[in-house]
Amino acid sequence: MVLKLHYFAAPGKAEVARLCLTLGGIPFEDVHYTHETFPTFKAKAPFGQVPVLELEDGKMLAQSGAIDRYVAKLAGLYPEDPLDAAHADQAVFLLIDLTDAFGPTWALPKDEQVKAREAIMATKGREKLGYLAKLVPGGAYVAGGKLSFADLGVFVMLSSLTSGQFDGVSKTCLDEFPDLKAFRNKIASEPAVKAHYDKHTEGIRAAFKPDA
Ligand SMILES: N[C@@H](CCC(=O)N[C@@H](CS)C(=O)NCC(=O)O)C(=O)O
Repeated sequence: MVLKLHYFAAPGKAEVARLCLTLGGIPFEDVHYTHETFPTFKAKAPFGQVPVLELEDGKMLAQSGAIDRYVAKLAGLYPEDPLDAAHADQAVFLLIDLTDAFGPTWALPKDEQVKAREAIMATKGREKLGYLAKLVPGGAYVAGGKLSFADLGVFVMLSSLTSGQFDGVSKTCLDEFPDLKAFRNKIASEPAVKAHYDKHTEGIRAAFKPDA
């Protein structure tokens, strides 16, 4: 049995694992749930949530942070040097801070959601993007001078933010951060990443391409 990655169709908390598995040439089944089909799987998921990685023996691994690091190691995308690994993790934890800032907005009605997100992007979001920009000067890789799972995480975050799919977050939100724009474009242009998204002409993943 091959690895099975259980999640919704959206990039969300599964896209880094999908990219690691794809770039590493590791066969896996990408299992998607809908609002209607998820409850049945929820009852089986270790912590009642997805993503879940179902291993070859049927055992299940939960928590995106654990799954991402496991598949990154399988794919050779987790830095071997301990300090490089810490730098990669540092960037990923900064992304979680940014994601957490938006957490309370998901439950708001649309008009309040837009206002709340615009306010976040003008304050805490902008601040975190500024810190992120310092980690990739000139578009440099996050850790160890080569591609790692942290670069994929930053790429997914930046592409999602500029996709125009999140009400209240402007597609131009990176315009004041040339290092982030250069970085996003560089990762989108990595041949294996580009090939992965070439087939997407609509939906959020259409924004995961170079110069999208
Ligand atoms: N800390 C967990 C959070 C997982 C999580 O929030 N999953 C959401 C989807 S993004 C979920 O399963 N929601 C449905 C539910 O909780 O019933 C992780 O990073 O994997």
